[in-house]
Amino acid sequence: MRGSVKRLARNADGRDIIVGDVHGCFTKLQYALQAIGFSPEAGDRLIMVGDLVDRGPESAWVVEWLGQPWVHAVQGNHEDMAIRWPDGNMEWGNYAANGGSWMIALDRETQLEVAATLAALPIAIELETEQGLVGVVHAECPTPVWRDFTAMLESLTLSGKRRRALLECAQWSRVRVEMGDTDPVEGVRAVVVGHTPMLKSITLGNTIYIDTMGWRTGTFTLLDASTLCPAGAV
Ligand SMILES: [Mn+2]
Repeated sequence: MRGSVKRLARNADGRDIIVGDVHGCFTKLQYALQAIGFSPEAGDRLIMVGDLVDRGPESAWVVEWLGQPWVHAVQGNHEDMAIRWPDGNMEWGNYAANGGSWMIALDRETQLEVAATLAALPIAIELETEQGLVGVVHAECPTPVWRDFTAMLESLTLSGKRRRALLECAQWSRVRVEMGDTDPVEGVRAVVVGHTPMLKSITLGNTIYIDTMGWRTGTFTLLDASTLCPAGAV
């Protein structure tokens, strides 16, 4: 399907910084970015692994952030829920319990604007780096080979049922991390994901888990896509 995969060419000017789940805490994110000298003017780009909204106080700022030309993001399960809300495909109690009260409280027109903005986000990002391709998806790469995942996302003939199963895994699954699966995803240098909160970023095979709960603690893992290590101050 068109738009499910976004491909970013190598960044010749600045750094590509990948950040975990922000959950409506954009001020905390801004402080963290300032601490590493993040500079869009110098060509730095921010790649977000999804779950930009819900829980924190600034979820409604998401439209403004996603409007910046240096911000790129994939859809997490919380974007999925926000997209479904205006269509009546999300149960109120469940959504409120998952941090969706901000969306529920918005007027209908704004809800539709936010949902449309989030629905335009890809499910996966492919990022070219000097050392090879880096894949970004919210929860897990559903297939052993990265290319099979993106091919299915872009398939014109994939059934609705199989597409739903694919997205369920890409946006919601914790199977790999709970099993401690160290099999590398083939065909990419690394896959960077969020979704599963942890105190410290971990790597299983070539999958790097970076949801270090920065939205709660302010300690975001800001991964430099070139080194695959946390970015330092410049
Ligand atoms: Mn998530």
